Amino acid sequence: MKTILIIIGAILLVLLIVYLIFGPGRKGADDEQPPLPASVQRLVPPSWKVISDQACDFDADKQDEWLLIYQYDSVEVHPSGQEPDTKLVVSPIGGAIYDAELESPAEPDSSQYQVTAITPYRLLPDFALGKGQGYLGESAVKTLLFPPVDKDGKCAPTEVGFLGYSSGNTDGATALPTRLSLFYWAGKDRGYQGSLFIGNARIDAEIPTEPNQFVTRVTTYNQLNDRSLLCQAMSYTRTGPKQQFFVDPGTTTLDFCYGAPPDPTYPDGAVAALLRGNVPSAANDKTKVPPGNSFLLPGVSLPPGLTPPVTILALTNTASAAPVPGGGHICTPEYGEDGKDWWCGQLAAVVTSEVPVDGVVREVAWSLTSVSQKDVVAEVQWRISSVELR
Ligand SMILES: [Ca+2]
Repeated sequence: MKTILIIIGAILLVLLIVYLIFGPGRKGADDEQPPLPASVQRLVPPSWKVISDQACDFDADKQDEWLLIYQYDSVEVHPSGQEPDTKLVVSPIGGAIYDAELESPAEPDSSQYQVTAITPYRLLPDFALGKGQGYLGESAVKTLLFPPVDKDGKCAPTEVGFLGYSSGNTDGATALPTRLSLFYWAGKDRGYQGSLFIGNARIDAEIPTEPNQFVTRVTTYNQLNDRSLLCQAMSYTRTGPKQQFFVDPGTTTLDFCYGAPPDPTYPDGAVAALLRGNVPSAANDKTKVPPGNSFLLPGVSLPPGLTPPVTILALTNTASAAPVPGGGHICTPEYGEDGKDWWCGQLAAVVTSEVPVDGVVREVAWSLTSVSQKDVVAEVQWRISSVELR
């Protein structure tokens, strides 16, 4: 009996603690943000689904504006392979800043209210010149403030930015950003202007969190439907906030969308990895790398003037790798004694590339040969047996 009373007492105590922590009296992080004023709410188009709003001084006039993040153009799509009634809502995400401006203070000695005007400024979507890039994100956005809200709660960013995602969530842990939009207040006539980046594979940028630090370098990776997951990569730089970004000369290249794999499966992947300055490595502790730890077979050298990493302007391949008559040989001619556990030359492939050699774009043809472990038939690694400058 006593035990039961103790258990009931303990349960009640736990319930009390839970109530105190999560009960109605608690002021949570969400409650601290004042609700969207009715005056602003009235102006929000009914088709928008507001995701979040935030009050900050975005235009340095010492008054807060309201940043609204919303979904629009919402459609439902059935994901193949799921139950018929499973629907996925796809809805691009936009943003707008509502500026409540004091037009004229109330006349002294009159009973007139002070006159305020609320002006909505579009971030994206927008129809203005230079802003045709559509939207902030497809499935989620993460708002970035430069500088971030300070420890006294003051929010007065010089720039406001958004990382946009195509799938997944905003914490960035399960998705790579595919868009980056940065805005600053450019005055009443121009509203909020800025820079917009799209990388349908991913966007890579240093996102600073310290005050007086801004995004100054962005690399976009756009997919090419390439079998080795190669992307068109491009880097942009600028000197500081509110400035325009410019393409960083010499950074436009084909490159792996997500970085080079340890030892690419396709011959063109091995050439791309070499040209971008990588060396082969083991995929895991059970995988063996052919002797020499290089994409080049011993004795094969690069043409003079070709020093990786270089930009790759084009890369072509024959799509299939041809079996070599005779079926290959033990790798001792290539690797000496170290090659006796390896099988060379079962397959052959030719890849051509356009790369700068001594500053001039040249076609370089690469002959590749398969190297595989004698007892592991399936694992094929590609090594370069000759290089021809055309
Ligand atoms: Ca303001």
